[in-house]
Amino acid sequence: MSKYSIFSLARNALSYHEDWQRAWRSPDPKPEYDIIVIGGGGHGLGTAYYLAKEFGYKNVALLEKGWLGGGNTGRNTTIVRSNYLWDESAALYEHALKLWEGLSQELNFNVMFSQRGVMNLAHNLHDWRELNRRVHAIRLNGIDSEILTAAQVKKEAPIFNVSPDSRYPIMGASIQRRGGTARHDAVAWGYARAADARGVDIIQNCEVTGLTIRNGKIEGVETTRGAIRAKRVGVVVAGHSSVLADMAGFRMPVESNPLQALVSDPIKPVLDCVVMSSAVHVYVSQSDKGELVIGAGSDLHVSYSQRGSFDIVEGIMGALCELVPMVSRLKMMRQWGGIVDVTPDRSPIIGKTPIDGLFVNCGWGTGGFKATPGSAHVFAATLAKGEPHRLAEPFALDRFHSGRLIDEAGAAAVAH
Ligand code: FAD
Ligand code: PYC
Repeated sequence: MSKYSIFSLARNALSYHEDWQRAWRSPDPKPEYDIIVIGGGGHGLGTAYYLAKEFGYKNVALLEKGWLGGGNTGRNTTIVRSNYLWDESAALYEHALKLWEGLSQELNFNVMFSQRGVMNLAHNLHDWRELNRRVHAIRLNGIDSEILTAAQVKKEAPIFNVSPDSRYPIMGASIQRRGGTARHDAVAWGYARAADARGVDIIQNCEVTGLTIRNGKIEGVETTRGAIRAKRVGVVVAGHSSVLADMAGFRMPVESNPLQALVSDPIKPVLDCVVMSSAVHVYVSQSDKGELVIGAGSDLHVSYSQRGSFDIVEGIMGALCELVPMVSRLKMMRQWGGIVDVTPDRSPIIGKTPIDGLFVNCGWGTGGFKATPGSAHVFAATLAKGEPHRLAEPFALDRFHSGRLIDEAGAAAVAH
């Protein structure tokens, strides 16, 4: 630690956390911006950052109805990987993974990206064949992916019960060793700080309540802090995407479902990779604090509720105790939910809308955290040029008319 940081740490400790320099400003909205980004999750903040950094935009606003990262960004279980089936998805998620690998340096902010490996379990012959097919497809795209036997799974993750007599026998697994986890809040804060430093106005507690559209063109937004003009607007609001589409007068093929997660009390290190089972609908990793971070499949009903529910705890913990018997001795400390935006083919929507100048980035469902830097990067390019970035092109909204779907339901690895 440098002399400067020791002094600044001591000064901040003695100031009772008062007088700390703000990590980003809190400006009032201006009457007009070149581009407005709606939504202060990782994808929106990243978009604003790349607009300023890569495309030289100096007059950009980011509007967030609550606080930065208060949506799915701050509620997710932080799994990062790029092991998707179809070429279009592999290219997009791998673009993101490559950006993750340099993100802490890029933002000069530690996003705690940890490439501890992500394992997907196979429990029966069908799972096993499907997993092998995926690994071949993933490797053909030049992305790392390996097959593990049950014995190798036991070596990598000793807390798992790999006995053939167990309720969910483990035949083997795939592993992406470059996959892992990152610190979700840090991603939001890192992008916010870096975007602010490049002049982006980040405006919290500013809900967009209407869109001003004339002759099929966007002219600005109505907000709880007044009207703001802009000829280009990017909507990055995840579970609220259909609400914003409603304001613009078109339908978004997105369903909003709660997705829940929970954490145990902190314990000593017992698991140093991420393990997922899509057949059993459970996944687990261990945070740097020592908590086991556990998630389930999404709730089957449509809702805007961000709460946990008992049925999910019961189902998920019952399943996890079969896979990892030592979990039965842990206490669960917190449980919560987020609202995930699920499309019919489980792939995102990035690009133009029927309204000229209005662009959308949504539909990441249960799996958008891993895409944050890549999604933000291609969406910034799309907003800056007014035309879809090469990697975003296949993910256009009109694929639901043309039928060129990108079916990634299996790669979600979380039932939804
Ligand atoms: P958000 O972070 O939700 O940001 C959207 C923002 O828009 C919100 O802050 C919201 O307040 C704001 N907003 C909405 N309406 C308005 C309005 N009218 N005006 C202004 N602002 C508005 N993905 C993974 O890759 N790996 C995982 O392990 C993983 N686990 C998950 C676990 C859970 C429990 C959940 C809920 C999700 C998980 N996801 C995971 C999915 C991932 O969290 C999301 O896909 C991703 O974070 C979406 O980021 P975002 O920036 O698009 O959306
Ligand atoms: O997409 O890897 C994922 C994921 C894990 C948990 C929720 N989503």
